[in-house]
Amino acid sequence: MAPRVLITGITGQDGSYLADYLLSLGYEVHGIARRVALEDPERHFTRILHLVDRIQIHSGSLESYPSIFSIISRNQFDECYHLAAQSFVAESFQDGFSTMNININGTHYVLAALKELQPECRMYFAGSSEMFGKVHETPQRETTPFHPRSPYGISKVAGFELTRNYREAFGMFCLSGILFNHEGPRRGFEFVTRKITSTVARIKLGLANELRLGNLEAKRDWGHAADYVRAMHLMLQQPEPDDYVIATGETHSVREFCESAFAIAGLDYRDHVKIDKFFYRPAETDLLVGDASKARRVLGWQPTYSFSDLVTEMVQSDIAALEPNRRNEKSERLSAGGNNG
Ligand code: NAP
Ligand code: F7E
Repeated sequence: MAPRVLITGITGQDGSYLADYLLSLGYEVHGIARRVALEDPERHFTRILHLVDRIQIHSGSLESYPSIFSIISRNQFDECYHLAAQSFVAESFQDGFSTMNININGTHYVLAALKELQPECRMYFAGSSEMFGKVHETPQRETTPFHPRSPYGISKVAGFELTRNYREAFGMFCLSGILFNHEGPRRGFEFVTRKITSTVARIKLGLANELRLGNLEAKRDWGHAADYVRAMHLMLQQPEPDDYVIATGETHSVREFCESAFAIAGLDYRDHVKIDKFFYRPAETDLLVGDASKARRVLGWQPTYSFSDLVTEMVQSDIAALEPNRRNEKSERLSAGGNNG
């Protein structure tokens, strides 16, 4: 019988890549989505529209223990990937309360429901490099102390500790991946990589001229989400539960990302990027770079995308997505008698 998996956050970037990957391995895939998303799938299921016929979606919210309990009580799962979260760091400074509520209580609900109903189900928690925050050493590894710099980072430390506590106290097979930034064409538009590549596409096609950004000197270890979901799966296939850092080991500044993305489109970022203090954060994580040697050694995991592959794929995908709009606009202008190219 095919193993059955539950993915919270299946409508998000990682949830969608993970669903693709687990289906390719023969899993029966179930996901949790919010009711509002189920009401308007064309709008909220953009990342999973291509596979909705092959997965089962359950309505639920991380803000409701009964909804999580009810989904887990109706199906026996072999693995659970808990990816749902308020994942935007900047938003967590605006509303730390809802970030804490969703990310900490939501994780506790999933763990508690599994313990009550299916303690044998293996569970993955989506930890983050934001837990290292004001870094105590470079590169960061599993033993590096946490020093979060945002309500989001704090909520992820709490989720990590809850997961570890359920493992130690109740003997459950639950673990955390400490994943560094991972991106791709399905990344949300508010994150800096997609903000850059989507605006590069608009500038390239003459639909915009300017890109407003915050701290260009912040450095991140950027990988590709498709590589990182393979690591999540590998973690749950090990004989013993343990926590792993997943990273490329390479770091680049936001400025370098801009330079590269604009150059791919034949543009110079200096002609378009403007600094806007609005996008600076009250506390920043200036330099993140991970040491994934444990994952390489134990899981046999390694990334397949280089930084340049990642930026190229994102820019090309955003340009390709806009081109039909541009053609339509042009033909509308022509049929209206316009002749502005
Ligand atoms: P994402 O694209 O923002 O997806 C987040 C998912 O969580 C969405 O499906 C969202 O549903 C769901 N969600 C949010 N609030 C919810 C609620 N109250 N109830 C139910 N579902 C809710 O994030 P991602 O990039 O895929 O990241 C996946 C996980 O990994 C997150 O926990 C994130 O914090 C963590 N992480 C990400 C990275 C990264 O670089 N991507 C790195 C380290 C850790 P809607 O579609 O309805 O909003
Ligand atoms: O910011 C700087 C910003 O929002 C990256 C999430 O997936 O990864 C992600 O969190 C850097 C920061 O991602 C803008 O100050 C400059 O230094 O793309 P981001 P993040 O905060 O690193 C971690 C690992 C997660 O766990 C999170 O869930 O870019 N930056 N100018 C900007 N950032 C944004 N968003 N917008 C700007 O205009």
